[in-house]
Amino acid sequence: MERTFIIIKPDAVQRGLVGEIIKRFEQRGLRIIGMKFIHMSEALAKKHYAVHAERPFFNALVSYITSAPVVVIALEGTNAVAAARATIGATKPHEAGAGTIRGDFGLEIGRNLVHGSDSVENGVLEVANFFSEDELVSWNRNTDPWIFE
Ligand code: DAT
Ligand code: MG
Repeated sequence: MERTFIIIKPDAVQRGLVGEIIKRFEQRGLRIIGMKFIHMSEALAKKHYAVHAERPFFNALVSYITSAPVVVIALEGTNAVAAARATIGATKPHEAGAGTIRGDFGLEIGRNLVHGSDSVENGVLEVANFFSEDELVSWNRNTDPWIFE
């Protein structure tokens, strides 16, 4: 089963959108296998965003993501990575489609509410960066046969 890693970023937490955002992944059919409320350390933020280390916005990105608490979530499902990215919407919220999280709640790239892994490999790596194996729950929902064929 594919895994993807989600961050409900500081702006979304401050704006009281945690429930609204979790709801959208749940109703999509993705299965929650891990969830924590944390204040991310600078070291973990730099590791998570290491691919952007040379970009001009890197310092702003790290200070934003570490500025206040976030919710980190591990999700599982068929096509979990692509499905979560579609539910999140385009990186620039003003270009994100209506009906996506960013399209419905955001305006600016530096306040884009949610992170979702961009590949199957990164889904596995990012979940492992934020969760130990014993923080992940292996379970089946009674509804799984109605969501996964
Ligand atoms: P995404 O979060 O859609 O996967 P990304 O991985 O390209 O986007 O970038 C990670 C985050 O970095 C993104 O959510 C917001 C920020 N970011 C990306 N490009 C940026 C830019 N040109 N200016 C400012 N922030 C940017
Ligand atoms: Mg990305």
